[in-house]
Amino acid sequence: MSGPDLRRAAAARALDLVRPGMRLGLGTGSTAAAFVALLGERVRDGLDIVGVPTSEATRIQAEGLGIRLSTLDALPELDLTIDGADEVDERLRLIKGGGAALLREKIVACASRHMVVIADAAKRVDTLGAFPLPIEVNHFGLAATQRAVEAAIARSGAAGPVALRRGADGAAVTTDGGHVILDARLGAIPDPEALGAALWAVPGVVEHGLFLGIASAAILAAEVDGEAEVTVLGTPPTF
Ligand code: ABF
Repeated sequence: MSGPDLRRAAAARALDLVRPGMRLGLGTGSTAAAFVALLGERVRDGLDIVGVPTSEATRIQAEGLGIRLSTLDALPELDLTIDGADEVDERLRLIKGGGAALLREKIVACASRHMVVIADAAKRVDTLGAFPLPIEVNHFGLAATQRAVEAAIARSGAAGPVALRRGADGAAVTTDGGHVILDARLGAIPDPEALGAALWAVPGVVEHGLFLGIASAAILAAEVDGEAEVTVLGTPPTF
């Protein structure tokens, strides 16, 4: 069983939560893309929903599938956001932003009454931090901001190198919002709440990839005896 099969299994379970007329936040990344693909099939069969995408990549995919789209300016409150994650712990705390879409992902998730994560069960961890923590920062004053970020990390009790994210061409990766990303390789984050608060206090930090108290459930798919088995952490919303 391949990664795409597991992502599709998690996405299919999340699709069960969708009801006609819903205002949906559409996540970013390969698992969210599997959800958008399945949603597109339902829309083609007549399901009427409206989606707010969390990235240009998702907007392009959804548009191509004929999914009706809107914005948070027109729809400031959404019913449900379905999105992937890079890590999820037992308390439904997340690291997100490996795909550089964390800012829009967090804005859309926080504008939603419910956020449900879909992921390969390999993303489940006891302690957040093996995945490098993405921190979206303004380009202005980058070196100073990086120093302040490093100090904030140390104050929170975590440790590890911080580096500007670069693409294959060596250039700094730029987000949909026109910012850059610092990746913090911390190994473990002993106190995610303290780190999140410390990062928010740094001028120049636009957003960080710790999603704390935002997700209400995580749908995780693993291979068991050659079949995809779905486990649910937390309580999925009922509609
Ligand atoms: C988005 O896509 C991100 O927040 C996260 O970084 C990534 C997960 O990607 P995938 O589903 O491809 O593993 O959800």
